[in-house]
Amino acid sequence: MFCEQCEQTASGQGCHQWGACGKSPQLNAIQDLLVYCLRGLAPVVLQAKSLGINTHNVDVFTCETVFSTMTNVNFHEKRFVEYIRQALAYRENLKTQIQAISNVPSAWSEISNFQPDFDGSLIEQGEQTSLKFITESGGDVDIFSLKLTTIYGLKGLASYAFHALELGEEDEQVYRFVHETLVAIDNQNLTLEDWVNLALKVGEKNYRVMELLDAGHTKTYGHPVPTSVPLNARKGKAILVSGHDIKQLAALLKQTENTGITVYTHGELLPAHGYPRLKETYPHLYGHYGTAWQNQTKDFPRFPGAIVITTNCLMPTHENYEDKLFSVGPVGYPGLKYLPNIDHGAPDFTPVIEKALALPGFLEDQPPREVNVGFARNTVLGVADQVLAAVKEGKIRHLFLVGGCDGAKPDRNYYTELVEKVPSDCVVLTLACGKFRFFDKQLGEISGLPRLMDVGQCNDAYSAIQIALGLANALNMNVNELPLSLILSWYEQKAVAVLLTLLYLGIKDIRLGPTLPAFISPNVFNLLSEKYNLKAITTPDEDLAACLG
Ligand code: FSO
Ligand code: SF4
Repeated sequence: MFCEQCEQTASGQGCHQWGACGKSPQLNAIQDLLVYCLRGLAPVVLQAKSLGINTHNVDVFTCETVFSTMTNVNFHEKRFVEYIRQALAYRENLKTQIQAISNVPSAWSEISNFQPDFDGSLIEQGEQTSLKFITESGGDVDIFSLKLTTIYGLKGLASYAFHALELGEEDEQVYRFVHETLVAIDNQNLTLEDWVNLALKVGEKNYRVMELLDAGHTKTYGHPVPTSVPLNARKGKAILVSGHDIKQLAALLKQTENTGITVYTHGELLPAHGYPRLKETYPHLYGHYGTAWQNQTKDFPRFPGAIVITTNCLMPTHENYEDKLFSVGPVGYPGLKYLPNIDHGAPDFTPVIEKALALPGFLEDQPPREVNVGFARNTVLGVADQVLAAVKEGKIRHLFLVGGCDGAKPDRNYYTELVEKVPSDCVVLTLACGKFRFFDKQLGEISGLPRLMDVGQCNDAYSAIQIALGLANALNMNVNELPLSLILSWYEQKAVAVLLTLLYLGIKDIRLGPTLPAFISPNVFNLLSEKYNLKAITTPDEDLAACLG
């Protein structure tokens, strides 16, 4: 196998024997086979679109299935075999429709005629497509690097597009771009410059997708407002919801009304508490339990109720909690109970409710403890005058955006230490699961503003970007001239998509860690550092001194 799409890739060079995430070589091969089939489907979809054939269900399917190949989303080979069958069925159906209205018979390329042998080993066939993909780059390390950057960024974009769609927000141009990019992977004539441009185009389109997602969240649930979230449990039956999917959380809240069950968020769902309409409608959405995704193996066994995982990152499950764990959407694991959508894009959560009622729940109230969320763009830009006055008066010397993913590696302590060492006249904005390294620290206030502000999930990167652009606009300066430093942590492909968006927007001096992506070749990294001054993190002291210098 070969996979180097995430930060924990083996030895920082690629997983060859077994995925450090728990992905087997067999699963990797089947996932590669699915991507190959989607690449063959894409030209047919584009041709269908040009003839005015409705491809919406295929567009949605493509986003969902690309999402499912991301790190720590779906470990279930069977689901991927179903996806492959479905991709081929869509492809052949579209071909028939095209044939019916087009006078000229279409000559499809090899990839669009590819037919796996379902009686043979799909794993071997997947391995062949993986090998083909590697050799297609003709040994050019930099083009290969940019191809991987493009595909990995596209995976992140597809996952955000899937979330936006769930909330009723979509853009045909985005779907078209997804298919065009899958087609471009096959193009042997693109130069290094073309590939750089395509990778940045992924960033550009991802910006649009994140705007849609922001619109979906804020139109449906209102703009997040500062909200204090209990970190202590209260007595009673309980359900824990993890992942990013606020729509699925809302569906579960609706189905658990009047059951007496208390609902807690886990991981990236913490910011859900900031959405006023969600809190007002469902008072049994109570608190937050546990920390980041990689701590599921500690948090889940201890939780005395049922658990639902809505998106990545799913840790390979463990027998001491898998009986009470359920997955929905694109998430899966062999043996894990999966709840398919049945009605208005939501599953029937009855098995989760029954499990929660059968489990003991919390036997007593825990001592109070809380964190604050809800510092998204509307809140922060709503006090922009206050922020800017504090900056002008020198009360706020600098802003740090410390955001991104968490993970198991000990070198992620860098982010905790950095936040602890940020001088008291500086503000820290944060988003995504990396914040769990410091989210409950009491950093106090400056001029009535909290020194630690949680913008939201990684899905809310759009909001963080709007804050930066809004402040720059108010100060009449370029965003790169703001007293703001971006110190990012990455783990999987959503973070790749966000990084490409930041580069597309021309944002410079980003510090990235805990290690640089293995798929970025030295030449490609030099190119990015020359153009954008992108750099690797060093030590908290050194980086703080450089940012404040
Ligand atoms: Fe974290 Fe996982 Fe949100 Fe990622 S839970 S690591 S960038 O999936 O998506 O931040
Ligand atoms: Fe390795 Fe990451 Fe790929 Fe898993 S997703 S196989 S850990 S590179």
